Amino acid sequence: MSQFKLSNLIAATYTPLNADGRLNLQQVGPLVEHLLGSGVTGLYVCGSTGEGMSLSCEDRRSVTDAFVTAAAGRVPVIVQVGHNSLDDAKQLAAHAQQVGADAISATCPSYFKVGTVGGLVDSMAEVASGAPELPFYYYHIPMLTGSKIDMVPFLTEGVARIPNLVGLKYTDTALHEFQECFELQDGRFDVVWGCDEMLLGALATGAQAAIGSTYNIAAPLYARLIEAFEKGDLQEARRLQGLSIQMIRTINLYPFHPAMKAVLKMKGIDVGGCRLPQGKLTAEEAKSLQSKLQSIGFFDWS
Ligand code: MN9
Repeated sequence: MSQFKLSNLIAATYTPLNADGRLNLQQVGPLVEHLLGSGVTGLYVCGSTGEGMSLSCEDRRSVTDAFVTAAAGRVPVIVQVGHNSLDDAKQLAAHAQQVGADAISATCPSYFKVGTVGGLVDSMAEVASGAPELPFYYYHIPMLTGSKIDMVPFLTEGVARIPNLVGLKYTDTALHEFQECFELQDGRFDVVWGCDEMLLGALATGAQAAIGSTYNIAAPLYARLIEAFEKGDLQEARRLQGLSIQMIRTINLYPFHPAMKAVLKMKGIDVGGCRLPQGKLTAEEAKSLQSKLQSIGFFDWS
């Protein structure tokens, strides 16, 4: 279990929806083929990007089944099972294990904030025990959960209590904390970077894998960035990261995930809009987003 490591670019997958907001599982296959064809090396299902928190548990199970089936063992599938109800989270974890997912991950509860390292370890021990055979990644995303627990003591205390704890999905911008987690106990933890617009900084700090939403629409750009970094061509790596920053800034002029889903449609994969409260872009918004992306050359370099 402690040997389990993710590598390269893992897409935080979008959940395909119909116009009425129901699941459109027919589109999972085409989405997965698009992702694997663009060089993605893993799928992170039902996270922030996949609107896990906006889906019922039944929907989350159906989405998990569909992605595990579509991936067919070609790349690892990590299922995000976090929930305000730890009992539901634990049951989602058990389901992921039962249907053959490769790993689980969970945010902490966020309505009642987790205030201490001990409270976080207790909560995650509960969730991870639902899938004892699968590697577990805590999903650290303080901007959304509101829980700013220090990840260094969480890992050292957590590993003693959570036998399947292998690492983190680290979605924060504190590179120094990321590095510390990464280097802890001779690098035993798999700490995966989650902030696409800072991938270069994370690579410089030692990152081996990243999970993110924009790998759905621009994996080849990031693959070139990684290649340039590995060759020591920092100027080129910076130029490519600059394009990603420009792309994200443009998409952020609109509600982010609905806009990302609109971009996937522009690339030929119709995954619908988002559920409320995020909603969807109007046809006019989608058109203006497309022309802004055209003007920065996105469709040529992504
Ligand atoms: O965790 C994503 N974060 C959120 C992953 O969705 C909040 C990231 O991939 C961001 O979407 C990305 C763009 O800001 O870095």
